[in-house]
Amino acid sequence: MDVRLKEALRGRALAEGFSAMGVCAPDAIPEAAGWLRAFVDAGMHGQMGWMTERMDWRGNPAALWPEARSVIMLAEVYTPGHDPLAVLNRRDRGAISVYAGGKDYHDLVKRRLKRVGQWLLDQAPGHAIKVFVDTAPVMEKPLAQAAGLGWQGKHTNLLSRDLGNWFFLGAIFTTIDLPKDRAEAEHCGTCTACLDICPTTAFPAPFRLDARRCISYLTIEHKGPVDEALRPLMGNRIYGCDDCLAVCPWNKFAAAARETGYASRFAEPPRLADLARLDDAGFRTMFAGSPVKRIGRGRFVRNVAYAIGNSGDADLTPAVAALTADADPAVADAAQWAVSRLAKGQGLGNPVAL
Ligand code: B12
Ligand code: SF4
Ligand code: SF4
Repeated sequence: MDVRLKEALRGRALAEGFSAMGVCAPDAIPEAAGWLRAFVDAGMHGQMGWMTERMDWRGNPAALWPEARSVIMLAEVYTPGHDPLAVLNRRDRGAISVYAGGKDYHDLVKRRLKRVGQWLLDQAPGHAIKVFVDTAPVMEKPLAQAAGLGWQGKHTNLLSRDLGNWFFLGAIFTTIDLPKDRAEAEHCGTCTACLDICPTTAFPAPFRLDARRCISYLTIEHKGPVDEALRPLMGNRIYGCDDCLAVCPWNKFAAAARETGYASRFAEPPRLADLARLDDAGFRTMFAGSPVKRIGRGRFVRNVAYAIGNSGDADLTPAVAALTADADPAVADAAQWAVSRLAKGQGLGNPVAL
């Protein structure tokens, strides 16, 4: 196995803009299939039916591509330059998760993975690679832990002592047999900050997430009306949620983002009143090149209506009243709920993680 090739690869990956690299074997996460099975059997994936497809691949990377000999895991940092929880107190504004404020990481990370992968192929003619980021049936977090990049914290995301937890993961599978790294151990200790702050109590136990209660799932993945009991707990979070990431004490060691494309496209958090007025074309223009665009105008404006219903700000009533007859039934339902809450003076003082 070629130690020099691996170290040259690491240098190349860092030069391309990644912040860390590790390598594991494709069969390095034997317990993952069981975790996935338990998660899906408990229904915790909610409407994410794609998680139940190709579970034999997702749970076992060696089956996904039997010729692969190494999995190269890479971390791409997007640490915010501001306090991501501050916006939660500005109830006339929408909170868009840090990861989604700028350009779509799927595009940026994939482009970088392809460049690093091509460099590797140039060094080892006759070999092959496949690159993955997020959307393939690959469990990126356990693989990254096996490759020594960090550990899955109690909030279930990967974090590291050097990087904190604001980073994306990308994977390069290859037929090249590279030297493997040692898996990282868990360093959460007695800390429970992420579990305690979660506004919807989405963690049934440390290291386990019930996606059906997670605001990230509810705002991005969940189609149709959200359970009425959960709506007040969403506050003004209109796309994703950062609470459990933001409170992690390991972020005091967080590395700065090297990619400027993740900086928010908004100088100030956007006004809910302006977002409620978005039609399809306006939505597409505002979120061109952003991950937000993927959920479409309907789900986004549905989230905006919930946020207005949680604002306690009667001045926002006209903006949301205009949506009560929206062609999208989930938007109309959310708007009716919001109008009724504002009329009853409800909304202010809802639990917001600060
Ligand atoms: C599905 C998914 C979601 C779902 C479900 C999240 C989840 N935790 O499973 C939803 C929509 C909620 C989501 C939200 C977010 N996501 Co997401 N998501 C994914 C995706 C596509 C698959 C994850 C998966 O396989 N989940 C299934 C379960 C079975 O696996 P698991 O998360 O590893 O959790 C298991 C272990 O904890 C294990 N377990 C059980 N007991 C124990 C005990 C111990 C001791 C241990 C160690 C483990 C353990 O069982 C758990 C299941 O019950 C990945 C990309 C990918 N292809 O991997 C991105 C990914 C995980 N998401 C990512 C991000 C950034 C987010 C958000 C931060 C976005 C946001 N700001 O809104 C939030 C974070 C919410 C959270 N607290 O997890 C990044 C995370 C990067 C990182 N540093 O870890 C990924 C890797 C995408 C990427 N390529 O960068 N996501
Ligand atoms: S992203 Fe938000 S809702 Fe989801 S688990 Fe973390 S704190 Fe809870
Ligand atoms: S907040 Fe605490 S418990 Fe949660 S992941 Fe970070 S160190 Fe672990």
